[in-house]
Amino acid sequence: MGVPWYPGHMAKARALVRENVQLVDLILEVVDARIPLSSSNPELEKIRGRKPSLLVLNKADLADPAATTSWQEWFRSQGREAVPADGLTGQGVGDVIKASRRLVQPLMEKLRARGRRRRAVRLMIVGIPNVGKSSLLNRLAGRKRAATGAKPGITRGKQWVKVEGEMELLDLPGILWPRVEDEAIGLKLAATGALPLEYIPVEEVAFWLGAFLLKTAPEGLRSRYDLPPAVEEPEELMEHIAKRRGLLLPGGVADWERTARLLLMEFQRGLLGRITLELPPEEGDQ
Ligand SMILES: Nc1nc2c(ncn2[C@@H]2O[C@H](COP(=O)(O)OP(=O)(O)O)[C@@H](O)[C@H]2O)c(=O)[nH]1
Ligand SMILES: [Mg+2]
Repeated sequence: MGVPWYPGHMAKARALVRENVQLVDLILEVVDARIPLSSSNPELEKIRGRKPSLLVLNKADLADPAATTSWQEWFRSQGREAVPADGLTGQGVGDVIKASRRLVQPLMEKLRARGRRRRAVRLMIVGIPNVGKSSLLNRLAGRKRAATGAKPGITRGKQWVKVEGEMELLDLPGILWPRVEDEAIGLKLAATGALPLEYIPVEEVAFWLGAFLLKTAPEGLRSRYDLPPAVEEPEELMEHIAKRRGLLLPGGVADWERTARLLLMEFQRGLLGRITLELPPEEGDQ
């Protein structure tokens, strides 16, 4: 799938992230809990080098809690710590703060042993578009944010906001472009809203999502759309939704495009249940 990611923007964004990474003690890598691998950017691992990082499984309110636990365990088996969070309500943000402090502890002790003056721990948020970086930033910074950032012209250079527990957060999240390495990743990114629909036809995304839901999480579909048990194929599902919601073209045929948009929107709002679109690789998979 050819996705024109404006190479110029991408290079600039990457350079900015690389520059800012130098300034912090810990990186908060925000991913979508429904697609933790597909919404991560493999390049970040190279950019951050050995800098400690905490994975934030954001939008955990929309993900299947059992799957989120499996992901946490899987990431731990890979030597990475992951914490679920909800950037909208702030649920889990306390855990993000606690885990961050724990992860930077060794570094801070080393600095102290070398006789350095005590200073605030510095953090930055990084992630692909639409995973909830700004929401999380606002939640972490709380009310203090407006006060710190409101001096245009006076404060030059980087803006930092204070976070509970002697930490400072870079006021601008680092943005990395998603890596659409194959079609499955593109479909998942589009289904969750991380990839604008202009890149993949909306009907294709909805068909894929419909097939996935019919197979792995049909209860939400059945109750929301009164779906008869006989419906097992995405085409029938779309026809059924179109009829129920009156999304018809002249002549009474289903309007695929509007139906596809409706299905995606209702999924993205969590109206079809808490659903995770990918599970950790099985042992032995590669
Ligand atoms: N349900 C839910 N929605 C969220 C969460 N975090 C962010 N959002 C929504 O996701 C969209 C993108 O969030 P935003 O913070 O702008 O993402 P950014 O592009 O990474 O900065 C917005 O509509 C948010 O309201 C979350 O944890 N749960
Ligand atoms: Mg943002």
